[in-house]
Amino acid sequence: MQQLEKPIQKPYSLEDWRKGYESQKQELEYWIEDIEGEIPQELSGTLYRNGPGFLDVYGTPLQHPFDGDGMITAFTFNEGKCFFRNRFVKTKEFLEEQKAGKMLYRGVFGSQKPGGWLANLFDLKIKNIANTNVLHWGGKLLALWEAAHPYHLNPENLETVGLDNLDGILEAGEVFSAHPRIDPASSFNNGKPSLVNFGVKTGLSSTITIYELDEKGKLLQKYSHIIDGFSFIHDFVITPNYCIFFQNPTTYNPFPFLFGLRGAGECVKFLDNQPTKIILIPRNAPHKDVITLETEAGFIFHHANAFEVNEQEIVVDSICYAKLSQIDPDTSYKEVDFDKLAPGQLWRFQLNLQDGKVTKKLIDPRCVEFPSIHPNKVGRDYRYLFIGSAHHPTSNAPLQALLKLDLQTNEQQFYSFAPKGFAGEPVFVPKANPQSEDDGWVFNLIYDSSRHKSDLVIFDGQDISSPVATLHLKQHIPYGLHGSWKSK
Ligand code: 3ON
Ligand code: FE
Repeated sequence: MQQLEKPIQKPYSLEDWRKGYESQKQELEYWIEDIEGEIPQELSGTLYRNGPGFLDVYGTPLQHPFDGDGMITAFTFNEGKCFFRNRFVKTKEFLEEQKAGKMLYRGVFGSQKPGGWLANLFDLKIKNIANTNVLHWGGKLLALWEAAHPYHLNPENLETVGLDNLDGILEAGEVFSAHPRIDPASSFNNGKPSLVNFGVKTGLSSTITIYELDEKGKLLQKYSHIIDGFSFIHDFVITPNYCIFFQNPTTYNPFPFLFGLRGAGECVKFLDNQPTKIILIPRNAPHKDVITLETEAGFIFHHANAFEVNEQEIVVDSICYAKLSQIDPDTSYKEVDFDKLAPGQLWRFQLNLQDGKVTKKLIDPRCVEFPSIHPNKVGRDYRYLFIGSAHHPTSNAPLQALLKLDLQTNEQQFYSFAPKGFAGEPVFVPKANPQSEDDGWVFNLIYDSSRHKSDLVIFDGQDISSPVATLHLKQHIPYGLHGSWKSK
């Protein structure tokens, strides 16, 4: 007799997950009073986070959460207390739409103005939604989106100061990605920290421009390199001597965008029969000696870290997808079937600069995203990685857990918020006088679907088996993208 297959019990319900994508339209500020555990007394500084706040623009639902206007949340810690504040980035376009009370701009990921293709035909205006990352550098708080200039915000009250060209560093039309890397000891800044970032202008070929800024935000160096073909490069990695880019194999057909049928990002097509190109641009002699290697097709949004083993060998750890998953333009992202999508998994790429060979190995089969490491280990050999993870050990699913990997011993620690909690990007913050690489605090903003509110959860990096403190917010924060810590 045939055995009936037992339905697999999922650690989440799609209905619960979906509620985390409800718009948050309120701006609030308050002392957080509902706390389990205790906020570490020594925490002194602010955790900033960015992500979409509106998932519908005055009644028109977005086609994709990446199209949502940036909303900044700030958690300011002092003497065991925490003050919460959230504000929208008041971009020019956000204010225009607010005044009109309707959607005026199409989104890159397929959100269309109401009225069908005719209303969108030949409308090539791009709205800077400043929704991807937020970072304090050179005395400014910057909200970043990879296809435009940053927005400058007041770090104290989060009010928008305005669009910012970094004191003239960015020329008109140049862009500044949402994934700067902070080199903890740059040899281009006398061993002091520097911010290294890039911008990509793409078309039939793509120009990668690299910017390196000192602690005051002054330009140390800026150089460009042109690569063949279209590219969609969201993140990069640095080592002391290189900036490293993965050019995912993609092509671009602009016509559905021009004709008002699709968003620009929906016209990107993944090519599974073409290699991924790995481009290493030297930081010391950028105008020559660019190295290009190849590996199998795959799609990478985020890298965890990279380091030089010796002069010939470089390691890059990245979250790699078998392909670029795209949403069917006729359905909502809220209907996504996670089981049908390829999971993002952590891979280690070994680049041999001598013979040009690239080998890759799976570090862990879990579905993961949003890596975080000790800031002093950026571009250096490192031991610990904190990363958002699915509850199930192999299935593709929403992030519901925090995973800590010891890359030296392969030991793991894991804390899950399933079935009702949904996780985002962890942020690792070292203690004042750390005794080890994992001696710090890990922040994680969790959507608790049982209360339809969010929690800021704080872990001790050395032992994530249970939280140190859980700070219950009065409202929910839609699933966000990236953020950072600024010490007082
Ligand atoms: O020609 C096009 C021009 C253009 C403006 C090319 C293009 C598609 C590269 C482009 C713009 C790209 C932009 C604006 C990309 C923005 C990406 C973004 C906001 C976020 C990416 C997030 C990535 C991941 C992996 C998020 C994961 C989220 C979860 C696990 C859910 O919580
Ligand atoms: Fe990102």
